[in-house]
Amino acid sequence: MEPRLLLMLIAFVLCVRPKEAKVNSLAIQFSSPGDFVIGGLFAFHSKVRYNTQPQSPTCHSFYAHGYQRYLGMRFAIEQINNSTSLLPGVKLGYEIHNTCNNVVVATEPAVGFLSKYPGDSGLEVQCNYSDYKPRIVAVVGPDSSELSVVLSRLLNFLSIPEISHASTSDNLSDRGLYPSFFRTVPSNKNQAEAIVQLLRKFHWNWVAVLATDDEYGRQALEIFVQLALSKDTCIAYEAILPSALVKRERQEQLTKITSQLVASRINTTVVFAQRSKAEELMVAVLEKGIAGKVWIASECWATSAATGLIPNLASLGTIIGIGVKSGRMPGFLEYVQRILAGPEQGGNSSVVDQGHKQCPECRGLTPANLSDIVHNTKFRGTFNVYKAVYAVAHALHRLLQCNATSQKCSRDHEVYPWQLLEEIAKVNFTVESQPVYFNNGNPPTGYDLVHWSWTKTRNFEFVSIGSYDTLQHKLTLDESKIQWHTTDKKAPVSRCSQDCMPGQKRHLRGEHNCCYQCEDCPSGYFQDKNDPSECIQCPKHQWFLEENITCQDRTVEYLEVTDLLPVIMLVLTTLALTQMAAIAGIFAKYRSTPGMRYIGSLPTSLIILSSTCLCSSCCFFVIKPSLWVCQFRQPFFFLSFTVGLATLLGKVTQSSGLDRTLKSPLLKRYLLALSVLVNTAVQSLLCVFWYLWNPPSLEENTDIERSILLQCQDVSFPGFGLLLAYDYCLVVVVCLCSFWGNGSQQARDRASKSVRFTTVLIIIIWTLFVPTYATSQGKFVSLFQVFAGLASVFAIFGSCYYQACYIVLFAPHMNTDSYFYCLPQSPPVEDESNTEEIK
Ligand SMILES: *[C@@H]1O[C@H](CO)[C@@H](O)[C@H](O)[C@H]1NC(C)=O
Ligand SMILES: *[C@@H]1O[C@H](CO)[C@@H](O)[C@H](O)[C@H]1NC(C)=O
Ligand SMILES: *[C@@H]1O[C@H](CO)[C@@H](O)[C@H](O)[C@H]1NC(C)=O
Ligand SMILES: *[C@@H]1O[C@H](CO)[C@@H](O)[C@H](O)[C@H]1NC(C)=O
Ligand SMILES: *[C@@H]1O[C@H](CO)[C@@H](O)[C@H](O)[C@H]1NC(C)=O
Ligand SMILES: *[C@@H]1O[C@H](CO)[C@@H](O)[C@H](O)[C@H]1NC(C)=O
Ligand SMILES: *[C@@H]1O[C@H](CO)[C@@H](O)[C@H](O)[C@H]1NC(C)=O
Ligand SMILES: *[C@@H]1O[C@H](CO)[C@@H](O)[C@H](O)[C@H]1NC(C)=O
Ligand SMILES: *[C@@H]1O[C@H](CO)[C@@H](O)[C@H](O)[C@H]1NC(C)=O
Ligand SMILES: CC(=O)N[C@H]1CO[C@H](CO)[C@@H](O)[C@@H]1O
Repeated sequence: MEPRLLLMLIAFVLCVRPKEAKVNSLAIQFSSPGDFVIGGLFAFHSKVRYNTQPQSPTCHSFYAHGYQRYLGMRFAIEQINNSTSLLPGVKLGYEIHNTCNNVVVATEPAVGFLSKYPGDSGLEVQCNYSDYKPRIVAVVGPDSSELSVVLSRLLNFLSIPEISHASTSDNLSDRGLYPSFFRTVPSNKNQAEAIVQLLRKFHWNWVAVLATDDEYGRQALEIFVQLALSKDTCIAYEAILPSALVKRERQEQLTKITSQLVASRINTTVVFAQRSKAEELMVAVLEKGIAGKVWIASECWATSAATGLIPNLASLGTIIGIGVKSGRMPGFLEYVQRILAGPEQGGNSSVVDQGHKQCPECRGLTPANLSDIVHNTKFRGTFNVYKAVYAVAHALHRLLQCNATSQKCSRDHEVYPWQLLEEIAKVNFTVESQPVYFNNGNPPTGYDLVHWSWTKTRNFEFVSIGSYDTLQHKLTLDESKIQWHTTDKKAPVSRCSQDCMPGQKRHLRGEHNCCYQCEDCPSGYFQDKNDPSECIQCPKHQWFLEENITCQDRTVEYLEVTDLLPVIMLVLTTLALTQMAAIAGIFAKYRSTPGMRYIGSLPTSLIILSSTCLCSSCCFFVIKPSLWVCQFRQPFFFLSFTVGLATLLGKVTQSSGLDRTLKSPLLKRYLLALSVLVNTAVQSLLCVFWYLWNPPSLEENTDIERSILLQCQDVSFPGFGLLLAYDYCLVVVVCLCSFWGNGSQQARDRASKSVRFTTVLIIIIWTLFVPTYATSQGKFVSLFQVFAGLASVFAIFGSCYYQACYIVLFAPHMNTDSYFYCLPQSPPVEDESNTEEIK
């Protein structure tokens, strides 16, 4: 569909135009014949005046840069023609038109490019254009993006390659929309990146942006603002420079903008503007008396000599331009001087005669009129034209299979634009040490950072202070070359707020994230640079120390043997163990005396064994906790305790006479062993249940500052609770049993009394323990359990053994059967037999 529509448009443009209009055509034609003709579109005028009648607008306002670029193209073509290595024996021609920087004016020559012969403006209607050969092979230009967008679609109809030297719009990077478009100038996106990096280099994040009211300015502004915001640079002021046609109106609006700039106290301003607009702006700024600021000049006016020549501009501050990287063009100045002095300028050359008729200003020019040539050692726009012509030449060279050594080109086949298009996409060469190739139509060209330097001897000059590499996205800058036009000769500050100290976060004021107050991070939090407005919690194992930017490892703490409470605990444990050893010794020695027989060897062995285990388990509460320790110590503790209590239970059933109710003699005889086995088994089952349900684990408690507290997380319901409750019930049962005896027998009474006393003590101890343990916190809490366990051990020994041992050792006269059993004739059989069994 689209090609057909386009054809209709072309036919319309060509046919509707009346014959006289062609004669009066505003487009200047500088042309030279050749084997291959390259089209050129340059703006010799910068403005148009629209007519009321339907005809092409009239151009006015001579634009010297366009003329200079035209000269650049001629220079390149002549060099190539003279060259023996590039396109030997092939003569290039050119056909150059004036675009007046206007789409309507530029469409006319562009459509003409599609026709086969000069002067013939028709395009044959064909079904298949692959072997159609228009009169030009490629087009260099136009400069404005607006024109490129329109013309490149038109030229794409015949796949005529178009290489622009100044169209920077990012839209043109779209290969799908503009497949035949190439450029030798980097796109606006690269420029925005370079400027943002420059701003960041000097920590300027509070800046103003001004842009001209055209496609270039608006797009550059949009891309720059987007990028700047994403890089934490705030646009404090943003304005579009006036485009009103009347000068007075423009100046009024400019005054308004400059007043706002003064009021905003912003020290850095980025200006995306065409040369003429930039010049106007600078004049207005000078009038306002703004000084000591930094101005960043976009690629358009980065090296505008006309602006630099404004008197007194130096007082304005520092100007840094982002100029497209360029190379020297040796011989160009001489070439221009020769051309300007030559016969063509007199208007006698038939070739250019018509051109001068259309452009009266082009006649009688001097090098001084082309100020950029005088003041620049590098020609940026012109060099881009130069590169574009060379790109076409290199592509042709490859297409024609030229051989530099044999000085021949095989010219046996026709050259169609679409073939050249394919070759241009593949060229890769260097001109004046600048690489030329196209990556999706875009060049690898970077930028020069240019400092506007006013010296006493010369009026001013552009000093290169660094560069930006678009491929690496890297800015290099030599700050020492910059002379800051500020009071302290240092780079000015342009920030809303100063940087926060490490460990502080930003508390934003207002909508800009460059304006903030600094706040300290709370303890346990730190600030990394990724998100300055948030404090980040340190990892679990770390802690934030003030004035340190990063979190530090926490110290590991746990209950240590050297603390006071563990020391007391260890002393008590030692005491308990010593007393048990003593009792075991006494028992071994006086085993056969009534006193010892009375307490029995099996219960004593079991009690001593269980107490020893209990005391040993206490040691696991004061060593460095590990998962293994945590899982081991609780069952060990509770099982030991259960064995002791079960022994008491067995003992008390015997001494209180409860066993008499049992029928089976076997059961009676092994009652004690049975009690121990059954209770231990039940407690073990509970343990297994606990471990299956929710086993104790190692806890790294970070609730406290600066350290990690290692503790066992073993107070888990129902596991711990069940074990504790079972032992508690066991004590209560023992206590109840001890009340059973009928009291008639003194011996039983005595034994029951001591057990009763023991159990009551144990009940009190553990009753106190539960609420204390449940409500306390800290690393010493686990010791409560140990103390309760030790107290229980002391209670058992104190009430059951001390008296007997005392009698055995110090009151042997009382160590008789009559004292212990009250009835000398009937010592309990069971105890005896138990004792025998142990042996
Ligand atoms: C091309 O060659 C001619 C004759 O040798 C010379 O006068 C002219 O300056 C050359 N042109 C360029 C651009 O080198
Ligand atoms: C157009 O013509 C060329 C050569 O004449 C041929 O190779 C190509 O297939 C044709 N294309 C179409 C769509 O007819
Ligand atoms: C570029 O693209 C944007 C959005 O897609 C559009 O608004 C703008 O007009 C385009 N510019 C040109 C020159 O086509
Ligand atoms: C231009 O040509 C005219 C006559 O055709 C002649 O008088 C004049 O001297 C020529 N000027 C130059 C600079 O050659
Ligand atoms: C060129 O410069 C001369 C004198 O310097 C001046 O008279 C003339 O108007 C200028 N031409 C253009 C087109 O600016
Ligand atoms: C160029 O021509 C020379 C001499 O005729 C020949 O030796 C050489 O191979 C050719 N080079 C190419 C790339 O064709
Ligand atoms: C261009 O050529 C140079 C060396 O001749 C090579 O290093 C570079 O990769 C080439 N670039 C492209 C895009 O092909
Ligand atoms: C601009 O510079 C002046 C003088 O150096 C300074 O007082 C002011 O704070 C700066 N403004 C900004 C926004 O940084
Ligand atoms: C920061 O932490 C390091 C390592 O822990 C320590 O040596 C240094 O003294 C700390 N600095 C301050 C200011 O606290
Ligand atoms: C446009 C141009 O300069 N053409 C020249 C190319 O070179 C040949 C021979 O060197 C000249 O005859 C052309 O005038």
